[in-house]
Amino acid sequence: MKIRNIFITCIWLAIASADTLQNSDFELPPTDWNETSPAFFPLNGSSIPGWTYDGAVQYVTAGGELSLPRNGHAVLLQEDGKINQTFVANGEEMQYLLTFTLGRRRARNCTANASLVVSAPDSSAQFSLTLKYGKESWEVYGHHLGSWGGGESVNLVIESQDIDAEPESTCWPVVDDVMLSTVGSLKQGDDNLLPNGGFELGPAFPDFPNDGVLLDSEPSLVESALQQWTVTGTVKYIDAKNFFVPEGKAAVEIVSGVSAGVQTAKQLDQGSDYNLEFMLGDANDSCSGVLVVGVAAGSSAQNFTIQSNGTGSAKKYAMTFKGAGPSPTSISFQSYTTTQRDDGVFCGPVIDGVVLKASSGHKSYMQFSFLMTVLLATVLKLGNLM
Ligand SMILES: *[C@@H]1O[C@H](CO)[C@@H](O)[C@H](O)[C@H]1NC(C)=O
Ligand SMILES: *[C@@H]1O[C@H](CO)[C@@H](O)[C@H](O)[C@H]1NC(C)=O
Ligand SMILES: *[C@@H]1O[C@H](CO)[C@@H](O)[C@H](O)[C@H]1NC(C)=O
Ligand SMILES: *[C@@H]1O[C@H](CO)[C@@H](O)[C@H](O)[C@H]1NC(C)=O
Ligand SMILES: *[C@@H]1O[C@H](CO)[C@@H](O)[C@H](O)[C@H]1NC(C)=O
Ligand SMILES: *[C@@H]1O[C@H](CO)[C@@H](O)[C@H](O)[C@H]1NC(C)=O
Ligand SMILES: *[C@@H]1O[C@H](CO)[C@@H](O)[C@H](O)[C@H]1NC(C)=O
Ligand SMILES: *[C@@H]1O[C@H](CO)[C@@H](O)[C@H](O)[C@H]1NC(C)=O
Ligand SMILES: [Ca+2]
Ligand SMILES: [Ca+2]
Repeated sequence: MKIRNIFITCIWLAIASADTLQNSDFELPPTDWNETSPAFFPLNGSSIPGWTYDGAVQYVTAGGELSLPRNGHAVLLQEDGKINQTFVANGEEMQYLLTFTLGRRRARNCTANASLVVSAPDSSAQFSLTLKYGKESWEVYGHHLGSWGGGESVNLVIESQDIDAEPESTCWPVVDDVMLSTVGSLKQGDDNLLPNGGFELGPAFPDFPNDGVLLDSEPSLVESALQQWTVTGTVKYIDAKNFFVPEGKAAVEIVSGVSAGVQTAKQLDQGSDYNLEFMLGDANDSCSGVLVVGVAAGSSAQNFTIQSNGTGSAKKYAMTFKGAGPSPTSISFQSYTTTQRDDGVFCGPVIDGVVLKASSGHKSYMQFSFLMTVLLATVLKLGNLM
């Protein structure tokens, strides 16, 4: 019965999160483009389905100097290059999360790299290609755009960063596969005080083979693409199609080394005992070595050491702590090691299945105080009757 409920919830979430932009993969070409057009085709007045552009923008084709997830086409944003598309946020207020691919023209002798800036009415964020966390020459990023609803129209703008360098010797960003997904309000389950302890709610995963969705630092719980978790450093949001995931469909791999990680906070009863359960392991991405994860909850902290051979395994761990109160108690997972694979790609420990519960001692105290309340109410009632 319980399993069926979870199944139904998942289906509902999947339907709720289906939201599309037009020509989000840029496979519908500009009106004046044809198969014989050059691989780097400057746009000059013609229109590209779904999008408006401004500044120096090229319609590009994967090949020698450019690699893209599924080959095909994308846009290169040069000096003041900008594309935008408006979508309508129908229905109740939802969080809008973005997933996109960032690439660049290869083998260019550039003296500066321009970043990409993604903005919407409530947010603006900058992304730079690092090529440190995967073997491809493109990266997939996740981002929290904002929350909207009630038919509001939202203009999503993607532009190259304005930099102080010669345009000719600058490597400009390439954008492809822009995907939107939505998440409604999170509800606390019966058996976990943390609403997204399993990391199942986050930006959409691409439907092509990928090295994970990178999430940059985000100090705000409500503005994080990884719902209800802040991010320090860079973490990779990984799915079960491309990686070993301990539980469910998604997990987090801490990739940027020492002090990177994820944190959450929860209002807990001061002085009460709580039990924190979680899974630590590796993503089956050849990340081998000793991985140390520091787990802190309230004023308790403990280090956990995993001997990883990089072939995909995870173990359950637990620790107990006392609720801090009156302000929310913080719970964090932090890497104490920086690890690189044999091919130089940075990698790290995988966290999943974080379950927070009141300790049984606390529960019996709750039951006791509930009994006392009932008893007191009965006594008062009796008192009233007399
Ligand atoms: C294809 O586009 C090029 C310009 O990029 C143009 O010169 C050529 O005539 C076009 N060919 C066809 C068959 O439309
Ligand atoms: C763009 O088109 C305009 C006319 O529509 C033309 O004057 C201009 O030279 C073109 N620029 C390039 C770079 O082709
Ligand atoms: C792009 O933004 C401009 C305003 O800056 C707007 O007029 C235009 O409709 C937008 N384009 C799309 C496709 O939404
Ligand atoms: C890169 O640029 C420098 C300076 O502009 C030049 O000397 C060098 O030959 C260039 N290398 C390649 C591979 O183009
Ligand atoms: C540009 O970015 C690439 C990929 O991250 C890097 O290898 C290169 O050193 C950067 N170039 C400059 C001038 O910063
Ligand atoms: C965990 O390990 C780090 C690095 O070795 C150390 O700085 C920290 O004090 C340790 N924390 C605990 C709780 O042992
Ligand atoms: C890697 O670890 C897993 C589980 O810890 C184990 O089953 C497997 O045999 C190990 N593989 C190698 C090559 O050591
Ligand atoms: C790890 O990946 C390999 C393929 O790369 C696959 O055969 C294997 O089953 C995976 N292991 C786990 C534990 O998922
Ligand atoms: Ca494409
Ligand atoms: Ca999970």
